[in-house]
Amino acid sequence: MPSPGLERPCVSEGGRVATNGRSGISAQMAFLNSDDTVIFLDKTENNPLQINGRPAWASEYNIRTGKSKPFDIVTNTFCAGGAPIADGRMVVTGGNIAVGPKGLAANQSVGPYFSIDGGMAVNIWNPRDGTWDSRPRGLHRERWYPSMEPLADGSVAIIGGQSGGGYSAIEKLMEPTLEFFPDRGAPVPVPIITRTLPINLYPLTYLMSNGRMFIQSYNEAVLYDLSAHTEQKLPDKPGAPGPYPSNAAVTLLPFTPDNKYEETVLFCGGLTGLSKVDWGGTHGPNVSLTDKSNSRDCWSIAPLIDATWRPRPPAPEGRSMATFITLPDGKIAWIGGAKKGTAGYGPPGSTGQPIGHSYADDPGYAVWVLDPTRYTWSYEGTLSKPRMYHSSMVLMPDGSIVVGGSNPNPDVTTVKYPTEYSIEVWYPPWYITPRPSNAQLPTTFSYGSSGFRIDLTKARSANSTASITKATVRLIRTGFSTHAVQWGQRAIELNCRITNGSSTLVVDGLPNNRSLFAPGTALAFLDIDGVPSKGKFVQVGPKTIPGERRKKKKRRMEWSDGAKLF
Ligand SMILES: [Cu+2]
Repeated sequence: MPSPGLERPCVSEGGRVATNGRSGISAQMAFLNSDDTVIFLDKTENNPLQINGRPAWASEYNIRTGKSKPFDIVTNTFCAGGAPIADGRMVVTGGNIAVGPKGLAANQSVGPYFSIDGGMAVNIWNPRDGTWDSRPRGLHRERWYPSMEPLADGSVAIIGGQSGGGYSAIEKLMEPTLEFFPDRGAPVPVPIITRTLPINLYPLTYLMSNGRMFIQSYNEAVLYDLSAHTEQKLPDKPGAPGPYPSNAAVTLLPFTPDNKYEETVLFCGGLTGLSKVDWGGTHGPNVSLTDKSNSRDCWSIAPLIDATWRPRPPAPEGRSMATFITLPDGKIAWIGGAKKGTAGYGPPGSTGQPIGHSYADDPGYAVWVLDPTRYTWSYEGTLSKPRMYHSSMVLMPDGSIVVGGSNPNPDVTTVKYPTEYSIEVWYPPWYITPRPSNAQLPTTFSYGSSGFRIDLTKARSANSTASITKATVRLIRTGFSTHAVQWGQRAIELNCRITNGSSTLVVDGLPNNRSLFAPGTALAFLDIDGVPSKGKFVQVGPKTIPGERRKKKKRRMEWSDGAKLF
């Protein structure tokens, strides 16, 4: 019997995957909005979902109906960065110039797409009133492919990118600086970005528990001091470059009492063997890509412990663009990507030998789950559609994962590999197992607080009679999904012990360190013997954001009543 409120998924022949409606726009970027909804963002292109007489490139998808509603974002969000701030709003920054059909440059606000330049844009989603606050000149610099990282004070850092461009970066356009939202003044230098041309777009960032930011770009890694703007160099990453367009799968492993809340960053896959010249520049790669198999190699680094790259058991397949998504049972799903080639697209017949426009081939359909405590992998179902370049995926509070997109093309097409609008939902192995109740979980988690207790006899499913051997509470921030990275994704397991026979769970408070898990919204789960409850939206730490200047007159962009639903 499914738990109340959870419907039995319609499981496809391939495993725990079901198709579930359409995104209306190509789901290039995604983030969780509510129990049932996901916000998708796309670049400016000829999507079937229309708003105000033009294609939409922002939508809200509802997992219950499978339908999507459009939003009237006008800056071109191709390819933007995103991360949440402390009060639960999602900040999306950067993008590219105004474009028309086929992705070609166009004058601003001119049909048929009527987009405006998004290079310096800040678009802020407010989940409380369902509106976008759009600030087309909100950044100091033009940033296409910027990274974003939530910070301990509730703000976010915006790192790197370049002012337009193509396949990989070039010196003339790159933006080797960092700025903040809310604004703290002129951008400051980030030297690793300059050193790591041409694979320095979307550099991979994780705030560390000592307040410094781990940055991995091309084959280099540093700990960046956000106050002094200095770098402590770490050993070079072996194997494939981590960031786009090589796109190794990357994640910060969940913090647990067993790992003493010490951070480990894991990378799997990417494309090895290319020289700096081979990776090319904005014009495209200088070698063929779609005939090259991706690496299976996994490497981890604990930047604050011994800063040593360690080989880990290889991934089940070599892939570029697979995404690691932290699950509420402490494991990590590995979804999507391609076995050959890289992210990006180019003209048919060009040097990279694209399939259609795609620089990747041989999609990775199988979904695998990694147990990060033992580095073991288990097969858990198969997708039915390629989910490669410009796809996205989001963990839902019920533990399923919404998978959308894939569109390695400059504009909408049905030619292989086509613009994909179908949504698939992946269900974890325990999805239809009777679930514990999340009712006793608090709605706020304060740093250094004394903790709380849970009556396990009330929390456990009424259908479950087995004695409880392990129970724990996890917080997960799902982050902002794009380009095979869950930006800002973070998970922490609280220290717990069972007392009174097996009737009470004593849960210690969140460690008193904002850099472990930055303030903001998260999902809280109660896990009893490997079966998590549904996630509860909670506030971690204070909602305050330093230095934000609220605009007096906020531009509200509401639903269009006449909008066509897909
Ligand atoms: Cu992109």
